[in-house]
Amino acid sequence: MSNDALTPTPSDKFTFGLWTVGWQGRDPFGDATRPALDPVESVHRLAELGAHGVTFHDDDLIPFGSSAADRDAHIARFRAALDETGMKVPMATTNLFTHPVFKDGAFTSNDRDVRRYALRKTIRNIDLAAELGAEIYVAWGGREGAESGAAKDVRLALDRLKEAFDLLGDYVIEKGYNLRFAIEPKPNEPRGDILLPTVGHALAFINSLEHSEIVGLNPEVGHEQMAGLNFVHGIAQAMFHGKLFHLDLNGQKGPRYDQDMIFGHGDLLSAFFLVDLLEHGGYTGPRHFDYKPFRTEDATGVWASAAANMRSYLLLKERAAAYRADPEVQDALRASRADQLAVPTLGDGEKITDLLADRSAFEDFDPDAFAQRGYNFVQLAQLALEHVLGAR
Ligand code: GLT
Ligand code: MN
Ligand code: MN
Repeated sequence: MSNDALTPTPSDKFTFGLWTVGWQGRDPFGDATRPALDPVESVHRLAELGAHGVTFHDDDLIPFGSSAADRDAHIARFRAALDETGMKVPMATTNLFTHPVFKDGAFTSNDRDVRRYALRKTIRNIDLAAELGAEIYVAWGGREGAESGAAKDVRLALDRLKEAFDLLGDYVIEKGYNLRFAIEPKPNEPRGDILLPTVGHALAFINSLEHSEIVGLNPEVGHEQMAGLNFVHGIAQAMFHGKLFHLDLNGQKGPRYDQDMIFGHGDLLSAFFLVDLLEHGGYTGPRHFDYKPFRTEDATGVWASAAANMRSYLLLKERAAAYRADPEVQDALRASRADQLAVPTLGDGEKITDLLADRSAFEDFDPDAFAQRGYNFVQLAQLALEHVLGAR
């Protein structure tokens, strides 16, 4: 493994939310363990570590309630840092969850005035995102949900959510912005139950939108795993539908609170198959980390954790390439008939009538004989594990 391959460079397209390295360690049980971080410092430190860019919520950059003059000053400092470092802003998003005004949600609050305010707050930041060159606008609806079945008419809430995305879609199209939306599903936390809890729910919802072509997904590793789901399968299905617009990489240990650990520090084999899918499946977007440096860490630990995310990804990328190139893996894949899956079930030009006339497909087919054949998946799984462990 060459050192070069493990040194992040902007061409790797690694990006970080300002809120990740900037997380001060506040949790439901304890206060901040670290001082606030200046976004300008984050841009510089991440650039030095080899990142391609940063992403932000409006409130990460411009403290909530800032005057217009202060807002301009924050943006100007940030722009200067981007210019100095060459860092990009491929994605931005809105904070529609911290201020208590959003305690019953933003686009789906029962209170109509709150919904109108949420739209205005979002549109204001969409303008900034477009100015800074972002091409993806993430929508994580963490407060869109309920604790009690009595509190929310979910069908009406989904009507309001559709209304919001239809309006925002109209807006970016009218403005001519090169911006697409990416919905980020999550099953729960901070709400007891969040709307659009999984990749599957969100995909179905997108189909109902007026501008569905500019709305896709921003799936997060930990969020699908909180729901006990297979993240790699979710990503593969998002790709199948052409909806993998962006993604949030991190680590999670199964169904429990949202851990947001360093990428690879949760389910390592799943992380390996994810990197293999992204690298060999044609995903060209940012490799965006949405994690939280452990609350136990000081500033040194924060920057070490940022570097660790990128190194984990590059190590897994190298391991996935070695796995693919291994002749024994290639033989094992053939023995597993993995290559057959790419072959359509009917032949070129073959019709359903031909299938019905094909005696070998049914009358002469021997299900018992085929049932006896193993698929060799154990060997394949062990080869993958050995590559992950560096044993091959
Ligand atoms: C928040 C959440 C993340 C989302 C961010 C985008 S904010 O930290 O936990 O999963 O991606 O709004
Ligand atoms: Mn998370
Ligand atoms: Mn996220």
